[in-house]
Amino acid sequence: MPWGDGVVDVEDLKVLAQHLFTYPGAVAHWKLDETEGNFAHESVGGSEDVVMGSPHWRPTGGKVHGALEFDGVDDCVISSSGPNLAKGPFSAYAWVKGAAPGQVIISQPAGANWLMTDAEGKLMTELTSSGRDGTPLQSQAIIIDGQWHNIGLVWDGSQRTLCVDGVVVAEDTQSSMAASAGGLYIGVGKDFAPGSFFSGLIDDVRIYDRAIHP
Ligand SMILES: [Ca+2]
Repeated sequence: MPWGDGVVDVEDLKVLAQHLFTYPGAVAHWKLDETEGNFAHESVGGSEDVVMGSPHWRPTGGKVHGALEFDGVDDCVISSSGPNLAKGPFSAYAWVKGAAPGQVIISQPAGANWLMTDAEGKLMTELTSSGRDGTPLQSQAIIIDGQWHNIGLVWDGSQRTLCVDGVVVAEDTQSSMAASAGGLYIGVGKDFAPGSFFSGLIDDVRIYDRAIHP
């Protein structure tokens, strides 16, 4: 066995990561394992969410089974029944491959861009508190290198954290988070801005109503 040998190394981290990335108990989970059609199944609440722009289903091309490939022009998934996260700690995780600077992976209508890339392709979030400490949080982690990356945003009630592949890449203090009451976009920004459409693969989008740290 590559792990449990008394030496803490990358093999142990892989086992830990596999456990983390399959953590149960999401309040919303888009597996994106469909093979065709214009709906993406949300497997916790059971809704069928509208897929816009005819992105390509990639049943064998995902990180966890299939994934959805977005064209960066007009492809996105619109969920009107997203979880209400306005009140407490939460986490949002997804696998992504591809992308370009300024593109959005998860956002909320009438809310903020939760997970996106900055002008250099580094992971950032625009989800902030509504108070004086409400500024975007930027990392130095470039995620547009064409490899699969597990990206996450966590708010535990006081700390806002960005993570990439199980590693914290940015963190600060936010006394509150201005998540809106419901609805979620996958693959486009909150305002449908042309440059915010995601280009590449997105897989296994998970939302939790608690803080799950890497
Ligand atoms: Ca999948």
